[in-house]
Amino acid sequence: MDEAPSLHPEVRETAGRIAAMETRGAAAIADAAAAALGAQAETSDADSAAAFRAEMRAAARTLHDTRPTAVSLPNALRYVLADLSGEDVETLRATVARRVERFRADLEDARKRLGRIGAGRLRDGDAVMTHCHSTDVLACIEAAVERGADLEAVVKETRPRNQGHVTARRLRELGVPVTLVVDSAAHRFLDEVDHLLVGADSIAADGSVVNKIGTAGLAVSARDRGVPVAVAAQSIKLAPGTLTGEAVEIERRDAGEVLDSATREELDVEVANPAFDVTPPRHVDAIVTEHGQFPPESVVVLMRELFGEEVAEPWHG
Ligand code: RUB
Repeated sequence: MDEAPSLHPEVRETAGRIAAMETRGAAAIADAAAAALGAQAETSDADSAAAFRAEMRAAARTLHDTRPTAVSLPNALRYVLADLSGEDVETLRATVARRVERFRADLEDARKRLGRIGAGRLRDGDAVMTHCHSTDVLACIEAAVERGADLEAVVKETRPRNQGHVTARRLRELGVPVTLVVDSAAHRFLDEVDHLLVGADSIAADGSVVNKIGTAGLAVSARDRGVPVAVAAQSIKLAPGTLTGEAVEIERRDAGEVLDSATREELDVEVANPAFDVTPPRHVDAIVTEHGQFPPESVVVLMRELFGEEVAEPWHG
């Protein structure tokens, strides 16, 4: 029987950090996964192109199987391993290194371009409500602040992991005044804001937005209050598998994130902890990408252009 390919420690460590949410948020996950593939390629001692390919597939599988919802992760693996046609290890190693470097630089560049586009929605004196922590959302606010806009933010704490605290910290670093509210206060505070601005983990071909649990209800409330709903999402958040009917899997996380086991026993309840939900396109005004803003229903055009119909799965095999 063939031995399992040996994985670089950075692959295992990165996978562990993603699973434990020490590395979290769709863009950061994609960036870390690409870097880990780079480490695998750089130090591989595979003695044939076939062995190198097997190693890269095994590394991709380990990274892929960490969290299921953010499509940026499989999209990163697809991009980095898109060309494994080289006939010797050195050619393949150089190809992977080049693609990792390009992917990571493009990610950073896309975030900045998206930020400049999203900033166009924000006027001086506006207040923005946010949910969870999204680097794409922050890029929009940062670009608006750099342009000289005075903004305020209402930040939802985002139970159970409180990613809102990270958002609050980053916004304060930008000098934006922040009011932190509990999640259930959102409806009440929507009266005081001009925008709801959220990120995305995956965007389906019909324009549905998969993002942190609570986004869908928040978008409905925002619609009810006449507050425009914008989603800041680089194109690596587009889920190409949904073009052919694949569904985005919603991650279910441990009950311990919601309640400690003693309280759970005392209350005698089951705890459900889905990490994400799906906002239908009719509740979204605009998806802001590095290629411009799109009504959610037309994002499929961009998806086809960028990904085509062929969706590789280099973590299989
Ligand atoms: C994070 C989350 C973020 C998106 C977008 O969820 O839902 O809104 O990932 O983030 P979690 P970014 O904390 O469970 O990973 O814009 O940084 O890619």
